[in-house]
Amino acid sequence: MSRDEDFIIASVRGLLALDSRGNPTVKAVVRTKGGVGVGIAPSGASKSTKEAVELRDGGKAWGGMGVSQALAGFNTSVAPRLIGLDSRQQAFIDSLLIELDGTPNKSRIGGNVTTALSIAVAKAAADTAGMPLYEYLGGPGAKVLPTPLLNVLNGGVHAGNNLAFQEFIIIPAGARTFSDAMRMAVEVYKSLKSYLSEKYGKGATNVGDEGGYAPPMSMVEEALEALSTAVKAAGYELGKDFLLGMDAASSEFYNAEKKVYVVDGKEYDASSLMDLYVQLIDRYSIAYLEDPFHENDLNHFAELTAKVGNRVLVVGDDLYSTNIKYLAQGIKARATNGALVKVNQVGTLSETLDYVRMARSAGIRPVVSHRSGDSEDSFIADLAVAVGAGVIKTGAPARSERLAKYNRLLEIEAELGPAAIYAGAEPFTGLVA
Ligand code: 2PG
Ligand code: MG
Repeated sequence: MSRDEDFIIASVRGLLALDSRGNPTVKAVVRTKGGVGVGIAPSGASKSTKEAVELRDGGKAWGGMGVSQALAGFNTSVAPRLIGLDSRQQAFIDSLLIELDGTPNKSRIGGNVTTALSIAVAKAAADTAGMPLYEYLGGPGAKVLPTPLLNVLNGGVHAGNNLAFQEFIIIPAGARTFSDAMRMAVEVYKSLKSYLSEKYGKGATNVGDEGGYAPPMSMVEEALEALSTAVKAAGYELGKDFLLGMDAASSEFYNAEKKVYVVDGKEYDASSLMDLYVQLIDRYSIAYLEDPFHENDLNHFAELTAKVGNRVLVVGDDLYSTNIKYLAQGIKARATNGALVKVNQVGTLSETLDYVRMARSAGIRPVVSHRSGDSEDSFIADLAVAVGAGVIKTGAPARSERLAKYNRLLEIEAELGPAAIYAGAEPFTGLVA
């Protein structure tokens, strides 16, 4: 049994780590008297303008991506303030970080510092309590394994091809268990590899930032055709065993001056892009669509949700940036029925949990997500189970920074044993517009 004093924070250190793109990032190590927690901040490529700011050194070293100033601030000004506090007081510690920072977007301390630290505090407390992290954060009822969204074809700013949309996703919704879902997904991932190397040559099976293949395609339908062929070739039925999804990440191909989106070499205004989405949704059993319009276009999100929200999870990522301020606007506008959850977009775990709570109470499905620049930190796997999200997005079944999350979920499933519930198709059925 741990005693209260075991939870007291005894030391806090910020260290340099490298993310999956080789960029420096912040690693926090928090030690209590009775345990330890390590958190590593991830980093996005298709970032919104509403996100917590990552402190970067600029200059020549590391191509400007260094974090030595962030780490200096961490170790000299922030760390000493946490010594002696009770690591279970997550909300208090996070509010202290927010207060010490004093800016609306964590630009003084750095969102990379606050994210790593906030995660490390939660892990230290769980470790001290001798509890699995998902149980510490979610209580004894935390037993739902999320349905994975596997981004098996990469485009946009995550790949060196000409696909406008960033992510083409397979969803093993028809599996019975999480481990079954992973087996089915890997089978499709392999059958996709054969299909691509036959059709486009071996070079087409090189992978992008999130482990999905990055073939030299330029048409959205080509990618969806490849996915549906791979599902069938692996012996599965599209619409039953597997659903498909996309993250358009459309802010990246939006031309604000001309108010058009450039897709497949053509210009689309918002309403013709909407027509394209509706066509694709019906043709390819698409049940998940993230950031279909640019990050400030609540109205077109709302129009699309009204049209297809009964059969598609329409999700705001850049739109909300894990921030209750923007989510509240989205709820008012009935913009989406799903909300992406990324701790580093807002910078602390407590603010992330507030956001999940707000989404829930408005009937909006939280979808826990990795970043394209990520690490061996598997925190989001536990977070997804803790909040009962029912859906996690964490890349293809390739590259260890992606597998760290899937492997942790496999471990959680085994630990829960017969109590584990796989979310399966549930997050995609019974949707209301
Ligand atoms: C996204 C993410 C993760 P990034 O847009 O959803 O897939 O990408 O981390 O580059 O913002
Ligand atoms: Mg996104």
